[in-house]
Amino acid sequence: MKNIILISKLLLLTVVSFTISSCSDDEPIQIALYLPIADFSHEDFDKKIVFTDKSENADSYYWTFGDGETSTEQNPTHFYRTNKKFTAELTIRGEKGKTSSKKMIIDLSDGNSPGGTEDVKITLDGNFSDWLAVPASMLATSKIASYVTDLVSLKEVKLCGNEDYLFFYIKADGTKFNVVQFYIDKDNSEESGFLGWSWANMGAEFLFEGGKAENLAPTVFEYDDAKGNGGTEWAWIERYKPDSKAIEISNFVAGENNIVEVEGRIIRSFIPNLGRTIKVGVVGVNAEWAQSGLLPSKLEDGGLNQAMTVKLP
Ligand SMILES: [Ca+2]
Ligand SMILES: [Ca+2]
Repeated sequence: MKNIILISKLLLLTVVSFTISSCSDDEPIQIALYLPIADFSHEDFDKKIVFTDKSENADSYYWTFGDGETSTEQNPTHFYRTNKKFTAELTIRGEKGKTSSKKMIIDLSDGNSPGGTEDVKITLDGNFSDWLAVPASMLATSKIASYVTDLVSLKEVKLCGNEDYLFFYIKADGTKFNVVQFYIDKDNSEESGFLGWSWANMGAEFLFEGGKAENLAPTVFEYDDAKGNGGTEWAWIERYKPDSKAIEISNFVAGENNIVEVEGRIIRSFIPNLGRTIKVGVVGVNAEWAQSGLLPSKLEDGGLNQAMTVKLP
């Protein structure tokens, strides 16, 4: 009898202890699975910092960069204007509004942060190797789509910028274009500017037109929103005449099969209030003033593609 009681007590103890351990195993794990945990890393390119989110269980992100600017992107790129010490902080919000934060010091005080590279620097010398040094996050590239058969003059366009210039690289069929037009959506919003017929979700405030021949030197047009009827009418006003030198280019470098390459720059001060994220679309025009090229290309079904997104410091 004694033995039986002892055994049953032992059994009871085992059951109880199993229950406790199963509770303590399960519940904390469940809580840990859903609690937001803020974490991030950053890569420095001089004053440009690329933040990479490494958080767990985040539904939304709020970054403060320590210089008064904020972002709600998951992986923002931020440009600091001065070489100082900044505290960047990421606050994430997860299930049931629970939040978690992480701070990190971004020390730019030595003016030469670890892993830093030079600012975007393109020299208009007809040597295009400087484009290879542009950080990927700052470089926008568009190549002609393989299915395009009509608008074939423009083969490739690259864009990037620094504090002073918007740089471009063009590879094109030199026999098929005479003029290149850059449509620039300076605020990355289709609520303002010319909607056009070539790209989706773009409202361009500025049109820079540059020719191959000397007599087709660059002209700058600004869109007249008041007369544009919501961006649907062709209502461009000539703002700067060719002698303004708003666009400068290198020599054209000739390759095989009539291919030419050229690099150039648009002076940023010609575009007041240029945003840090802009959209750009490029059109090629032939000697008969008919459209001969388009980048980004239209979609294969003829639908409108997105324009190029360019990040500027
Ligand atoms: Ca160059
Ligand atoms: Ca716009």
